[in-house]
Parts: sequence; C-alpha cells; structure tokens
Amino acid sequence: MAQRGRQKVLAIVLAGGEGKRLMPLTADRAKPAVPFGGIYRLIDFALSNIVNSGYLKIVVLTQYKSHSLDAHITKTWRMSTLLGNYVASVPAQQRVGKHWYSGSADAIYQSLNLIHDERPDIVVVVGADHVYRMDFAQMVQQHTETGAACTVAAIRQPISLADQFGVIDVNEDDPRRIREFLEKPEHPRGLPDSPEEVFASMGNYVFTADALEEAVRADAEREGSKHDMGGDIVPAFVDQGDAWVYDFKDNDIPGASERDHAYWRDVGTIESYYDAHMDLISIHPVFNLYNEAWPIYTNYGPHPPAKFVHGSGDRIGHAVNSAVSPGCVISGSTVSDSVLSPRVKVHSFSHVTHSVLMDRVEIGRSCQIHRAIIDKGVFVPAGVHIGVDREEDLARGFTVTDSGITVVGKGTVIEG
Ligand code: ADQ
Repeated sequence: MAQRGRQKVLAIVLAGGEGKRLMPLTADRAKPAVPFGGIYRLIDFALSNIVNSGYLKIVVLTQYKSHSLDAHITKTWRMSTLLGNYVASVPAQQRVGKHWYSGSADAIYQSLNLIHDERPDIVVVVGADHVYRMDFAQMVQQHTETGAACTVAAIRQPISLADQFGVIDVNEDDPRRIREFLEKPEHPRGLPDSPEEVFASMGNYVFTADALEEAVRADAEREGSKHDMGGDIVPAFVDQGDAWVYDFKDNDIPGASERDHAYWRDVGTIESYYDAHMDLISIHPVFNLYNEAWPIYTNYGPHPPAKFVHGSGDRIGHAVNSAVSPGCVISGSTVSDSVLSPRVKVHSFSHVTHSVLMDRVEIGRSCQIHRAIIDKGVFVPAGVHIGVDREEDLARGFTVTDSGITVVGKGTVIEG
C-alpha cells in the first residue's frame, strides 16, 4: 500500500463519464480516452498526478465506451507488481444489481469490494478529464490535519461558468469549512472579495475511508438521489458539518512557474479543448509540458522521428509554433500554430493552421486546413478546404461550433 505520512491511501479515478459536450470526439470513446496534446489521453493527467503524489494503488472505474480507455490503461499504466502496486481498470460489473453505474457515487458503491480488499485509511477520488498538475499528498495532509471526513479541492472560476461546477460557500470565520455546496447552480452568489468569481469544486475529493463507505451506502438507499458525488455525496457531508475545502492555489508543484502554478482546465467542450491546445503551442504557454520535475506519463508506440522534407516543386516542408509528434512527415507544406499527433502526414502545397490533427491523419496535396480538429485516421483528399467556408463544412457533415471550430469525427469519409 502506498504510504506517505504512514497512511494507507487508495486512489479511485472516476472515468465513466460520457462527455456529450465533446461530441463528435466522444462518439466512440469515453471522454477520459480523448487524445490531448499530441501524445496524451486526458486520463494521463489524473493518473500522472496520482503517481507523482506517491500513491501507487489506483483503480479506474470505467463504463461508457471504455474499450480504447482500457486498452490505453493496460498498455501505458502497467506497473510493477513487485511492491503490490497497480493501476487497475475496472469496468461496471453489476455486482450489486442488474444495472450499470447510475452515477459517480453509485460507481463507488458498486466497487466497495475494492476498498474492502485494500483496507485503506484514506480514499482519494478524482475525475479523469481535466488538464492540470496537482500533488494530492498536500491535500491529504490538510485532510488529516483538519480531521475532516471529506475534503473537496476547489479553484476560483468565472461566475458565468458556475452552472458547470459544484459551487462552494465557506464560513467567514472558518474559511476552510464548507457551509453550502450547490451542484451546478443557475444563480450563484459571487465571492465576497470578487463578485465575478465563484469557488468551484474540481471534482477531486479526499475521504476518510470509513466515512466514504457509510456515505455511499446511505446514498444507495436514499429515495430521489441521483447517486452523484457532487450532487449527493458532498452535500450530505456538508449537512453533517464534516466537509472541508482545499484551496488549489496552496498546491505547490516542483518546477511550476508563477504562471502555470494552479493551472486547471476542464476541457469538457470543443471550445475549451481547442483553447487548451492553442495554449500549449503558444510561445509562453500557461501550462508547461516541459516541466521535468512533474512528468506527465503516456505511451504512444514505436514511431520513427518526425521528418520535414522538400516536396514537389522543391517546396520546403516546415512547421512553426507547433507541436509535432514522432512519426509525422511534413513534406513541401506549411504547418503553423497546430498540434500534430503521431504519424500525421501533410503533403505538398498544403497549409495547416491553428488546427489539431490526431494520429494518422493524412492531408493530401493543396489542402487548406484552418481552425479544425481532425480525429484519428481521417484522410483528407487533395484540394479539400476545411475550416475555410462554414457552409461547405456543414454540407460535408462536419461539426462546426458557434465560434467557428470545425470538427471532423473519426471514420469520416471525405469526398475529393
Ligand atoms: P461533472 O464533470 O459534470 O461535475 P460527472 O459527469 O459526474 O460530473 O463527471 C465527474 C467524473 O466522474 C468524470 O471524470 C466522469 O468521467 C466520471 N463519471 C461520471 N459518471 C460516471 C459513472 N457513472 N461511473 C464512473 N465514472 C463516472 C463534477 C462535479 C462538480 C465539479 C466538476 C468539476 O460533480 O461538482 O465542479 O466535476 O469539473
């Protein structure tokens, strides 16, 4: 059992969400399996944070379209069993009844056997679809010092986004104790020192193991419960006066700069997913992937180096302000302000700008790709323009967001 401060800690990653707002990227994969930043899957951030925190017994609860998630976890996160460490992907098993997980709290209720097997003192429960760095051991330390049953990690967010988050209100005289927790409120109050902001739950929790078990058991019996961690379990702890908040800005990460200290992005919509990518390739990104002191682990297979070559007409293939993964070949074409996953090919006379191209996308000759996200394996025939004319994109069956980002889903066949 991972030990830090002599406590036994089990980490549970909630990875069963559908991620409807990320469609079509989640059409055939769970949201935590969505590729991010060229070589990662979203779940790599949560898992890297847990491992870097020193907690090496980890269960990942999966459910919705979990095949590529399971495959990624098995390939990437197989740990040495010598010390009894593991990252285990556990699909819904209908151990308790003949139904799938009806919510994140039900996922834990149905998985109590995993807690019984390990007999931890503390359970760290985290979501699987955010981009950030966090040392959970610092949160566990606060949890232990306060004697809380439940501690919720929180970060300030604009009040306009409050309906996407659990919003926390604290006691003025005891600012770490939660007075009220409202899940996705429509009309929240702003913070006393900043009316345009709220204190939002990050969906990461630390529980005393016995208290968590008691809470999910009681919740399973509760008429009308949605069996949701944010909607039901945390408010129950608040009612008991036993829920505390951990302010994410107190979290210190080795090697983090002033700017990327306390960076946290919910990449739950196409816009936020796209913006987070554009941040990565900006000259001074807020989120610094090059911090070696807190690595984000992943596995993307055996690929040769990326290559930039002269193409037809002796044009130079080049990329600027871009992240280009191994196995890519940029031939006689220009890539700028873009993120390319492994084995992307861009052929002569094409221009790719402000775009995210996933594994094995191939861009034929003389294409223009602008402000687009193109999912794995899509072939773009010669001369096609994407992200240039909204009506044309819609006519081809692509998704175009209100802000003009074009998304081409996996398996799309594009006519030349
Ligand atoms: P949401 O993200 O909207 O809000 P939810 O959809 O329950 O809540 O997802 C939370 C995590 O649980 C995700 O990682 C998801 O993949 C997973 N999950 C969802 N349903 C599941 C199921 N049936 N089985 C297993 N895993 C499941 C939550 C909190 C808010 C908080 C935001 C922060 O409820 O209070 O503010 O996260 O983004």
